[in-house]
Amino acid sequence: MIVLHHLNNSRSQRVLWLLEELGVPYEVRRYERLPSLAAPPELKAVHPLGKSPVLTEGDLVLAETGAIVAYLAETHGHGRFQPERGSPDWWRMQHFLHHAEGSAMPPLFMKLVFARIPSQAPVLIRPVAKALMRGVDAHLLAPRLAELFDYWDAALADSGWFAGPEPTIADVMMSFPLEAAGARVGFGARRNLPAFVERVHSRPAYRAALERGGPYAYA
Ligand SMILES: N[C@@H](CCC(=O)N[C@@H](CS)C(=O)NCC(=O)O)C(=O)O
Repeated sequence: MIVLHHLNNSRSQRVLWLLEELGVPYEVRRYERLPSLAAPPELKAVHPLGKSPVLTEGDLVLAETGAIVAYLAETHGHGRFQPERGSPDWWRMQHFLHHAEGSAMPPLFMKLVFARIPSQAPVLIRPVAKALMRGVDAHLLAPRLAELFDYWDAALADSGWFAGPEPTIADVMMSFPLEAAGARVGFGARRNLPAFVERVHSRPAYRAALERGGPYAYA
């Protein structure tokens, strides 16, 4: 039996979405974030890194969302959620599978962390911390994020999906950065990005995943 170790308000939501799309039986073990937003220590008993998601099936204990969605498509997908192996769309899918955690999430995560720094600094240096973070945002993060958003907007222009005419595990992976980007930054005039998020959120499997996972801040 597949078991998904799921942390509230986390990347793990997209694994639930894929499991629902594939219609495979699975069990969800839910974990609640600590007030610091860290995962609770129990997750370390499942995987040494103590992060979510972790998927187990038989003897397999798999962390990293990209590896988990690739495993699910490969072993339970029966050809669904992947273009034809070796085709240009399949390579586009590979690109976005890696891009989601390797290139999209780091600046979004930095944005979240830097935004919190001023409120956690001692009161006396708070104005300095605020000015410093504003500078980092304006000169480093904002231009990098704008470049990424333009890239995604163009990638979605043809079909509304990231790798060909049908949804694939690339879309599953990219759903979290786009949800986070919409909530933390905003898309400006780029119409394909909010349309993608709406397209994902309106799928019956996504709605079912929300019910299995519990409240999720980005939907
Ligand atoms: N690249 C990893 C990131 C895993 C990760 O950082 N998960 C977050 C949830 S969004 C987590 O467990 N955070 C709690 C913590 O770091 O303690 C993946 O895609 O699975």
